[in-house]
Amino acid sequence: MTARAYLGLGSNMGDKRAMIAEALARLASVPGIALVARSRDYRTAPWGDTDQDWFVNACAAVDTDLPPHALLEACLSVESAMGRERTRKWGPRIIDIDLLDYAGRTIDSDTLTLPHPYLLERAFVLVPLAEIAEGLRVAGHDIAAHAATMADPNVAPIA
Ligand code: PH2
Ligand code: MG
Ligand code: MG
Repeated sequence: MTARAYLGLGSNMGDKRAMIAEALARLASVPGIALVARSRDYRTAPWGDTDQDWFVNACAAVDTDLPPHALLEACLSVESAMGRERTRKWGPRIIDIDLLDYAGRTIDSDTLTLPHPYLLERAFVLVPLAEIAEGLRVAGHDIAAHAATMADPNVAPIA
């Protein structure tokens, strides 16, 4: 069975836009993952840990035959293959791929919480997500309407 899932991508080290593009290409080549849409790239101010370089963020829609934990594993494998190292929480990273929503499912396991716990608080996720997720509702919120209330000059499309 195929499920629609949404991913959030971010990079604030190296050639940030190239990292996002490479991550999407790698994901699209995984058996059982089809890339349906991607947002524009956004230049975003660091959130949470503000003592770091600006980010490029984007969101993607995928159709997948993988169950949620396997899709998460695929995302983490792409991060590892690209050389992601985990140091400080919310700190600099060459690539971050977060599973935001999986067919509207609610999951609370040790490794995966869905919908993504900070989704509704982060303009750098909501604004690109609204671009590709027509009609999507998450945790009772209409994403487009919620993104509009979160409009943020520190989250701006690139070119
Ligand atoms: N990711 C974080 C912490 N802060 N800030 C921006 N602008 N973009 C991110 O992707 C980001 C962040 C941890 O996941
Ligand atoms: Mg993240
Ligand atoms: Mg992550």
